Amino acid sequence: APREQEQLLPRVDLRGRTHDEELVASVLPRAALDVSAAVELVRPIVEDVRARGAAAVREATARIDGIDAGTTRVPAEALAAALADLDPAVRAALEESIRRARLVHEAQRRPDEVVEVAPGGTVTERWVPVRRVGLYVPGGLCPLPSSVVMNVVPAQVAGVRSLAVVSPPQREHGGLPHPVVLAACALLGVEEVHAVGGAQAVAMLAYGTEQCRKVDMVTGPGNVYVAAAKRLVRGAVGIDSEAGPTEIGILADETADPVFVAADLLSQAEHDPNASCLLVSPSEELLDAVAAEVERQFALTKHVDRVGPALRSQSAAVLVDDIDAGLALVDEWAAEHLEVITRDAAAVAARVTNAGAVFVGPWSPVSLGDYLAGSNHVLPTGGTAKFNPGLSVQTFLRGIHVVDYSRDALAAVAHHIDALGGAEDLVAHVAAVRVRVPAEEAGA
Ligand code: HSO
Ligand code: ZN
Repeated sequence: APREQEQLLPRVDLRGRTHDEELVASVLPRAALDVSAAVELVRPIVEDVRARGAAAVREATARIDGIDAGTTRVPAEALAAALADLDPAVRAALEESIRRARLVHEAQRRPDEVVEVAPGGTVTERWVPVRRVGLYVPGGLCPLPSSVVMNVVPAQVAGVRSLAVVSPPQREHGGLPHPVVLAACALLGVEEVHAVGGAQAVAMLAYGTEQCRKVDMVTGPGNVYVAAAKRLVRGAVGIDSEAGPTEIGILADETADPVFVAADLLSQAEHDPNASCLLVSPSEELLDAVAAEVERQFALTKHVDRVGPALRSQSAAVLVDDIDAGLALVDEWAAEHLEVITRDAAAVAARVTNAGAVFVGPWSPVSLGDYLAGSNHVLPTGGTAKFNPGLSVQTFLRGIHVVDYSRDALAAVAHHIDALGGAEDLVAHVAAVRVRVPAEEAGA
């Protein structure tokens, strides 16, 4: 299918085509982040922190961020001051965002499930939170306090006891992380914050230093070096899934307002020149109207340096035969965020199987989900929505099976264990049961 490159949002005509994986990959390329190349660059830093602890963190911070501080730990007074100085409107918005996120995430908690497998034999699934989590919050151009909320709330609701936030030191803020990030931490009751970023921050969390106790799990978005460092420490600690550039898919019919559709495409393109925006519709009129709107809104938007490349190189407006074909296409693409703006939008949305999150109808834009819907905005990108969920309370829980059988319940299945142990030639397994319930016993 030919792409008309001169357009801000290239048009692709897929009418009469089936939307298999190959076609989708060829017409809708996603920016690939080369994390493997960065792994070799960050390896020496990670190894150094592992070997030398705080001194290595301090040296890396001085070298990379140009800041030399005796400790990474942000003092409690700085957190309190950031909260006191926070714009009241931003504070009110963060508070409402936290309240809604807590409502939704509390519903994700699961009770321990006791299953009586046989008389006297139970297996209970006990949900146990990870004890200590390290959360990376990016600094620089994109300090996103809303992402602090989206990472911290599920961890807290899961019952994670100990949480350390790391965020790069900012020269213009006296070597501390961005003040709105500090204020968000303070609002959430996070007391341990470290002014350290990049691979050295991830290594510090994963291996621990004199100034920061080792964590069990590292989560949170970051640049390619952060992603590379997380790959390196994986195994020593748990990590969340790797977040790539953000994406929006919109499945729309002729009932959609082109002004809304264009605005939503631009909203996610604004994050990153590598962001992907995909509009899918059976309506040529809608695509024409959206194309005109995208041009008009682009002329007024602030971050043209990100929106322009994102729309031109990883985005498309795709014409399909009908909504069914559109559904097949968006399912194959598996967007991080998918908006459904069609007639009977809820019914169409209910048929979507691959998406990080689905936004139904004209009044549920992705921006609402980014900040205030109550849903989580840490979502699977790059097509990984086919098998990965977004961040949730479950991310921070482990289900532990607790097996509790009585003597009689064990005796009742002992002959099956004889058979399976025999089939695997694992006689000691069989013996471990038979020393308890000998074969000659009645009923065994
Ligand atoms: N859309 C981003 C999250 C975000 N947007 C934070 C604004 N702030 C990835 O889901
Ligand atoms: Zn966003």
